Amino acid sequence: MTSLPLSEAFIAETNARDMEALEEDYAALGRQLGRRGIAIDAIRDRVADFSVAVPSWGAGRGGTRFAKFPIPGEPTNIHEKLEDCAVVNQLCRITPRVSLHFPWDKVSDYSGLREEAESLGLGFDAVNSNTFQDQPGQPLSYSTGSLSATDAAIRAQAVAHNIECIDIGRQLGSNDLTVWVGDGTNFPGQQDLARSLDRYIEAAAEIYAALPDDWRMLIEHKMFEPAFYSSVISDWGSSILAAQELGPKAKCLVDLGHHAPNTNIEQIVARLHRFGKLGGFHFNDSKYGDDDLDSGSINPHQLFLVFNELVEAELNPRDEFRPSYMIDQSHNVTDPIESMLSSAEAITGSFARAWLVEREALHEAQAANDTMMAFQALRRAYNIDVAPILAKARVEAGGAIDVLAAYRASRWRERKAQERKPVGLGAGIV
Ligand code: PSV
Ligand code: MN
Repeated sequence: MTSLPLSEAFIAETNARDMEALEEDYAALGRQLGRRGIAIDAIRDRVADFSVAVPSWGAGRGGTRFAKFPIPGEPTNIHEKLEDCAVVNQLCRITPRVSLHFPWDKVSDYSGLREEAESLGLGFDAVNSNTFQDQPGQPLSYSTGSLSATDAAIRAQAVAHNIECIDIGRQLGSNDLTVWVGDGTNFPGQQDLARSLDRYIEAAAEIYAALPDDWRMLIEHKMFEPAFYSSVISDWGSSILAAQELGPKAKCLVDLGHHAPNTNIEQIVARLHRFGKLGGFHFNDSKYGDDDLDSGSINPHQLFLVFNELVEAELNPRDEFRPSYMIDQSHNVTDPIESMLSSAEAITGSFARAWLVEREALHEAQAANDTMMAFQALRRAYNIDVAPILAKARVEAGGAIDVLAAYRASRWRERKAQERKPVGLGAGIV
């Protein structure tokens, strides 16, 4: 039985006032696209099939290493986080899965948690391990590394934690394990750069061996932070080499914020797909060196170009094309529900625009070396306001036309501020 946090009648009521305008805008856009030979309903259907997972840790206010500024009514445990994720999904209808992080989201009864999520209309996405922090009572510290640590006992502890995550994930119905380690160095000479990668791959192989048949291990690279001189899996090169050595179930996960500024991420996407190693994405945006800003808030064009490569990949499947999509952001100054709603909209908008590219015209221009027309094929699609398509797909799935207006009208956060216990101060998350 489902017990959704917002009533269907409330969503329908908030939609009523905007419905006529939406129908008009959708019809006008349909005529405009029709002149280019694009059927708007086919794009709407693709949008309706699209989904992106939300991270449990994104439901609370994040912070920097300097401070965290909680808001009244934010969730303080996994149950409240699931409730907030259900609100997001009810309004936008494209975030039906939540990605959990362990041990942050540890509970004593995982089948109970799965039922609880189901009753909120949610399922579970990849499980994420955490060997980048020490936990209370943990026998050995990760201060000198985890899967690449020089001490075999530390590596064994990190491997055991990942295997425990797989076990939890099986109970939750997940089938991907995302592994990001904070291992690296802050000083030249601190560790042997080649041997630390050897140790990482050897330990990762033990985790890989414990994967069920239909599971994948998603390897997430990050250029820097928390280590600032070198990271053991610093870039897509280290990631794909490790994934190739581990085997077919190991794939690479691209977190958009984990690269040097100005890196051509869309080309990385094309490369990983070319070798059958594109496993998934963590969406966010970045201006300098962070991985925390809201998707599409800084460089929406890059997001569009990434999706353009994903469409090319889907049309030319190599090995398999099953990328897992997740939002991975730190909501430091906004209501996390609003950031997830706005980000889901930006991500889906880029997806829709990428499907609006007139592929034949693009490929013809590329083959003829007509640079300007090839660029214009992308530009024409990027310039289209796809909001009516997204809203139409949402409404037909029971969501809200204007997600933010509906959320504010629900007074969800104010109501939760009366019920939930206040969050403590402290620093943020990685
Ligand atoms: C690391 O910065 C990261 O992107 C990884 O995905 C972590 O699991 C996540 O952020 C949460 O801190
Ligand atoms: Mn990430």
